[in-house]
Amino acid sequence: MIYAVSDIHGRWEKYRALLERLSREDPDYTLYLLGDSIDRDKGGCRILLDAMKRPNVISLLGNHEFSAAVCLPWLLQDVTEETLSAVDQERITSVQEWIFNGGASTLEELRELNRQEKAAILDYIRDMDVYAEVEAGGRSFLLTHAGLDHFQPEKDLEDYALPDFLFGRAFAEQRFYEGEFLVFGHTPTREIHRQLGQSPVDNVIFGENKIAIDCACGYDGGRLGCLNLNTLAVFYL
Ligand SMILES: [Mn+2]
Repeated sequence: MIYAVSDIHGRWEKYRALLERLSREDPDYTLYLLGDSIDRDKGGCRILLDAMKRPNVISLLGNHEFSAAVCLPWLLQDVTEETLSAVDQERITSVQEWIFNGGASTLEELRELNRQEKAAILDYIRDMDVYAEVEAGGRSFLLTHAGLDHFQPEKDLEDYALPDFLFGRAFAEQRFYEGEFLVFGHTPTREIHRQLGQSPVDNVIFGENKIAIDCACGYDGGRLGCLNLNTLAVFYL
């Protein structure tokens, strides 16, 4: 069966526990990671290095991987006169923003890796798709990191801008085709509950045709929610 989780944010032990549970209960599983596997906690690189070796684990791009893709080509270069003279304020700002958003742990982890591993992580991130269309259990799903901003029924998915998949925030404004399901993370569901005037709980939220699955794994007291796309059942770690 096909499963989706998002926003693991470096929690290696949760990722391992998830894979162990899936391989025990459903050895033929396919798992989508809907972005933000890195940053905040310190196991993000380890997660990506593991996921890239598994053909049944598919990583989509999150805004944190996007920040890494912007910063790493520059940060991973050797320091030479030429590379130093190319330092500009724009690059410094993008690195500062990444660190401010939790990238420090990923940079720390990268320092422990060899050149091949660093290059493999950057290549893996550059290859990540921003969305996946999936059929399961007789339903159609669009999986993205943050939903889909600026939805227009007549527009092809390839014609949306990258930020439309990576930065959306307001759950109430997320729209998609009738009878199909938009599945996304990015905003912890405790925050969506607050937006909706409800008490904050770390559970998967089912809207009419949208499902929010970031159960705050990257935050204190949060958990990882795993959605089974075939049955719409959820379990938590
Ligand atoms: Mn995010």
